[in-house]
Amino acid sequence: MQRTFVMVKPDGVQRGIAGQVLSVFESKGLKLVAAKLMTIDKELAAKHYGEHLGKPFYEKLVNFITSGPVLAMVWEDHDVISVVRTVVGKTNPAEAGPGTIRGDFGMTTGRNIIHASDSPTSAEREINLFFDKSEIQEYTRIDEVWLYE
Ligand code: 3AN
Repeated sequence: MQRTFVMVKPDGVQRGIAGQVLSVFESKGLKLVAAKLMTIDKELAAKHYGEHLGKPFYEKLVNFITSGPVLAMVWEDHDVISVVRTVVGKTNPAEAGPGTIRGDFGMTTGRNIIHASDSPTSAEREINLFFDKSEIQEYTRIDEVWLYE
């Protein structure tokens, strides 16, 4: 079983669509194993976006992600990293397909509503950055037998 880190960014929380975004993953059949509303400080933002350090949009990105509460989550399922990235859609919401979160809810890259890990290495790093092991739940979804053959 695989885990991924997903976060509704400050724009999603401020626009009141955090619940709708969470609901998309729940309805898809993915298992939510951790969630918390929190405000990211500059230190955590720098760690999270370390790979973008030096890029022209880095400072704006850090200012934005620390500008208000985010809904941080861990989702667990088969192939969940790739499934979540498909559901999230392209980085630029203007180009993201209909039916994806960014395609349905957003307009610009700088306000693209959601973050999701892009690989097993990033998922492990990001989950450990945001969550303590004790905050991650283990349980069986009652509908699992109806989601998988
Ligand atoms: P994704 O979030 O789709 O994995 P990344 O990892 O390339 O995309 O970028 C991380 C975040 O950095 C994006 N979600 C977006 O908020 C911001 N970003 C990426 N590229 C740009 C850009 N060209 N201009 C402004 N912000 C950007």
